[in-house]
Amino acid sequence: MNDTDISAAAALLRGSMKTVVLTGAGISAESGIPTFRGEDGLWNRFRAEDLATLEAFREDAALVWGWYDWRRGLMSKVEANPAHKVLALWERRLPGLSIVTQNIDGLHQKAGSKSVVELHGNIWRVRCTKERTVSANTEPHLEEIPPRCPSCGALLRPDVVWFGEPLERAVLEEAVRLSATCEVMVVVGTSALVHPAASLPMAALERGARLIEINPDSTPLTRLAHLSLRGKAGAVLPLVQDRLGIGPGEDGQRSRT
Ligand code: BV8
Repeated sequence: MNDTDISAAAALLRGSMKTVVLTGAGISAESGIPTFRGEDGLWNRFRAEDLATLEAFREDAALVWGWYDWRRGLMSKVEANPAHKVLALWERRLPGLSIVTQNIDGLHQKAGSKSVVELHGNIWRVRCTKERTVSANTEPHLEEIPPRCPSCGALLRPDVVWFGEPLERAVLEEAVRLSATCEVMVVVGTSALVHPAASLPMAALERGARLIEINPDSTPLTRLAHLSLRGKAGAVLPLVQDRLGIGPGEDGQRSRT
């Protein structure tokens, strides 16, 4: 990654009136949350089909909840990192910037981002398996495993999307709409292997958008990206922000009028 790339990325962002930032586990790695496929990735220690599927939950809800409780404990101890904070600033300062995330950790919101499209749900919400009511539960650790619905006593489940489950229609439609109408898409910290999230950059490219990838490793998207910045999000995004030179107060853009 060289200085020219940083300037080129800043120029694309400055000139864009509609930008989507798609994030994956990599953006939270520097906060201390393990990714899925990295060296110490979750999938090296646990099998997705044993823990992140409806079948696994039906078979052993306590086992699945034990895993989510462990992840909640871990996620409750970490803070948003500079990458999350730069995106929260850009959301405020750059016109038409939207964040679409695969992450369930809520760190974009913790950094101050307001309108985050959560493709795969959020670990700090629970859903009643009978009434389908969703409620916030931000306790680092659950009192009871598996937890039960206070109103009907049915099992609660994490309000996340498991493998083999469809994404919520309105959420997916919003993500596709934003991706298909953006001028620039920045893809940060994803291996681009899980669908339908991994198809969003294609939707953007098909409509002529410019694709900027930020990842220390190459991915299936690298050959399609106009710019692929090889580095950690917590280092690269602040560099692009410096080049953009947007202060918390001033508006770095041409006015919309
Ligand atoms: C569905 C929530 C159907 C739960 C998650 C088409 C082709 C092939 C397969 C499929 C397909 N369509 C559907 C499938 C099946 C499946 C799928 O995609 N399987 C994959 C594995 C091949 N998809 C589904 O099952 C989806 N549902 O299709 O339903 C349907 C439709 C209608 C009706 C009925 C059914 C649901 C998918 C969602 C599953 N839930 N999470 C939980 O978290 O517990 S997915 C979960 O894994 C994450 O949310 C995320 O999406 C994914 C992990 O990917 P990444 O975030 O990219 O993380 P990863 O570790 O892989 O990579 C990290 C990257 O960061 C690396 O590149 C690394 O280099 C980089 N990095 C590391 N450090 C840094 C960094 N980058 C920057 N800075 C750093 N510091």
